[in-house]
Parts: sequence; C-alpha cells; structure tokens
Amino acid sequence: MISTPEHLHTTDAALAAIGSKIANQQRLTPSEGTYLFEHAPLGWLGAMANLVREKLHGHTTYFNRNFHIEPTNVCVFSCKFCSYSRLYKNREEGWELSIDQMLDIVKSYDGKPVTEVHIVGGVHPKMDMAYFIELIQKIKAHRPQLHIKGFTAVELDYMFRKAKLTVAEGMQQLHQAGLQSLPGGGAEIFEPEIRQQIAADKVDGAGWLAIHKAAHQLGMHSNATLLYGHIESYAHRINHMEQLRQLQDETGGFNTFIPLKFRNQDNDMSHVPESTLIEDMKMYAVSRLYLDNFKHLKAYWPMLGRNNAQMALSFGVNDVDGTIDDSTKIYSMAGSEEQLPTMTTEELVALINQAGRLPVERDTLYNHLKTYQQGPSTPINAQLN
Ligand code: V47
Ligand code: SF4
Repeated sequence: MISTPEHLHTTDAALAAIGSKIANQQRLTPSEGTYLFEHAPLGWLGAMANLVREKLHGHTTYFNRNFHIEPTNVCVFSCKFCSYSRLYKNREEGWELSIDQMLDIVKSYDGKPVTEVHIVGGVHPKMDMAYFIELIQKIKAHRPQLHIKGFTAVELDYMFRKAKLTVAEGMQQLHQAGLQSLPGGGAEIFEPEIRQQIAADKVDGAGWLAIHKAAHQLGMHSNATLLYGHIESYAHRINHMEQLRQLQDETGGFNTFIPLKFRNQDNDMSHVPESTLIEDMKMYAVSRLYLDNFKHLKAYWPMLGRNNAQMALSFGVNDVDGTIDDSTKIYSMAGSEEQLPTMTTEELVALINQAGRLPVERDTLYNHLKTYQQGPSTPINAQLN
C-alpha cells in the first residue's frame, strides 16, 4: 500500500477508484489506462507517478556512460517519420562505415570510463550477419569489458531472414559472438492500423515481440520503446504498453521502457504537429502507472531536450540515459533541440541534482557503479562553476 497524500483525493469517482488501485499496487486495466490519458489532470498524474517512482527507487536517478556507433543510415525501409535514412539507390548521400572505421570509434574511447556501446543504424542490404558477427567479435577482442547493446528488432529481423535463420538461431549466433543486450528501437507503435501508415514495410509488432522474447530466453536483456505523438490514439498507446506488459510477465527480460517523442523535421510527416510538453509529461506519468512490471522508465534526453528530460524526473522517470558522447544523429536530423547531443558527467550530475534527485552511475544492467551526492536545488550554472 502506498499512502496517498490528501491533495490527491479527487471528486472524479472513476479517477479516485484508479487512484486507490495504484495505492494498493493493483494492476490497471487497458480502459483505466486510457481513462488516465483522457481525464486525469496533469498534476494528479505527476504526483501519482512520482509516488510509484519513489516507492521503487526513492530519489535514485540513473545515468550511464556510453557511446553510439551508427554503422550506416542507408536503409531498405522507408518509415514515414524517419529523417535519418537514405535509400540504397541514394547511398552516396548517406554513410556506410567499414568494420575498421567502427573499431577506430571504439578505440577512440580507450582509457575513457565508458561501460557500453550502443550500435544501431539503418538496414543496409549488404551489411549481413557475417559482417556484424565480425564487428562484435573484434570489439570484444579489443575491449572485453565493454557491454555491447546493439541492433533493433528491425535490423535483426532483416539479418536473420536474409541468412535464412530462425529468430532463435540468429539470436544465438549473435549472442555467442558477444552481443549482450538489445536496444528498444523499432517498436514504434504495434497497432497494425497505425503501423501500416507510418512504418508499413518493416517487421510488425508480433515480430518485434518475438525477437525480444528470443533474446530474453537466452538470458539477454532488452529495452522497449513507443513512438508517440503522431497519428496514434491514447488507446493505441495503451494497447502497445499492454503487449509489452504481457511479455514482461512472461520473461522479465525488459530493463527499461523509453517513450520516444515524434519529431517532425525533414521527414514525410512534417505536416503532423509535435506533441506539447504537457502531452510529453502525461506520457511518462501514464507509462509509469501502467507498466507495473517495468522497473525503469527512461527519458532519452537527446530526443526530449535536457530541460524537459529534467522535468520528467518529477513524472515517473528514474533514468536519463547516457553521457560522454551520445553521438546519435537520429534526433538531431529529426529536429530535436539537441543538435550536438553530448553531456559530460558533471553536467548530467548537475541536471539530476537540480531536480532534487540522487545521481547514480549504472552499467547497462543497472548495477550501481558510483553514487554521487544528492544535490541542493541550486541553479545549474552555479553548480558548474
Ligand atoms: O526506432 C526515428 C525513433 C528509434 C524519429 O534502448 C524517431 O536504450 C522520433 O530506439 N522522431 C531508435 N523518434 C532509437 C532508439 C533508442 C534511443 C535511445 C536509447 C535506446 C535504448 C533506444 O528512434 C526508432 C524510432 O522509434 N525515431 N525517427 C523521429 N523523427
Ligand atoms: Fe530505416 Fe529505422 Fe529509419 Fe525505418 S526508422 S527508415 S527502419 S532507419
């Protein structure tokens, strides 16, 4: 039982009933999840999500030191929201990294205290299983302690089909080579009616879930995402989270859930307005309340912007993703305010401190590596001086 403060009492009987379920740690139904999106006031949602967050983690707020490798932005698919990819026939407009070039990126972090490399990119028709197995093995040979989190279910589905492997066989081979976790990308929105309109030609929701399940069955962990704020409804978001919640009940293999805000620059959905800050905070809070079997909720600051990510720490979020050199181009090309998304550890610690939280550096699997001091809520610039 979580005790709810007086100010969370409400005259809306349906909301009050949902509130007492949350306080009694009972699972919300899909229609209750949708009701929260449609009717709950933002302040109520934030306070409720914060109660759950503090029950799970207190003030602890995680970050990790990672870097990204994006092997290519050439892609056989043509998702309408994607600002990043280039078709194979236009590949001279994009980039294609050789294994040596990617190893040089890894080597450029020699001596730096990074714990994870996140490898994700477009689906290139010539970069196959053998190519990525060689890459993984060479990274591991060079730096065995670096955790390799790589490849969305979209990349994996294409790779496995091309190699004529079952999902279980393909996953086993990559895991054996040294792949340790899967990132959460490619999930977008599972609802077929919407997926068909924004990402028609890549793996469907069932296929995405099957790939994550196969990874979990090998003892690997993975993340889950949801692309929100475009043409989907609240019920579609809940349906997506419901499917994730069911798989998590079965396997327990998801580490964290990451809502991804649709950004509309330079893509085929530029006419679709972006969600408001209120909508963003609602999304975090409802995720925290609905996904009762996900331990962690992450705000990916290169996409959301650092100020909004900081605010999300009061709406259920307990993780703000990486530091050092989060060199992804996915969001800078899609219109995020973070054009050069790098943050030093000091900046990220100050950002967490300023929200009154306790910064903890973690590794990919959420083992605690270093606890910083919980800071006074002083202005961020003053802390950096
Ligand atoms: O699947 C692409 C999204 C994802 C846009 O697991 C867009 O730790 C918004 O999944 N507007 C890839 N989103 C990135 C991703 C991710 C990022 C950080 C951490 C982790 C993790 C995973 O980026 C894609 C797609 O959903 N995306 N274009 C856009 N215009
Ligand atoms: Fe390709 Fe991924 Fe972009 Fe879709 S979102 S076009 S799969 S790079």
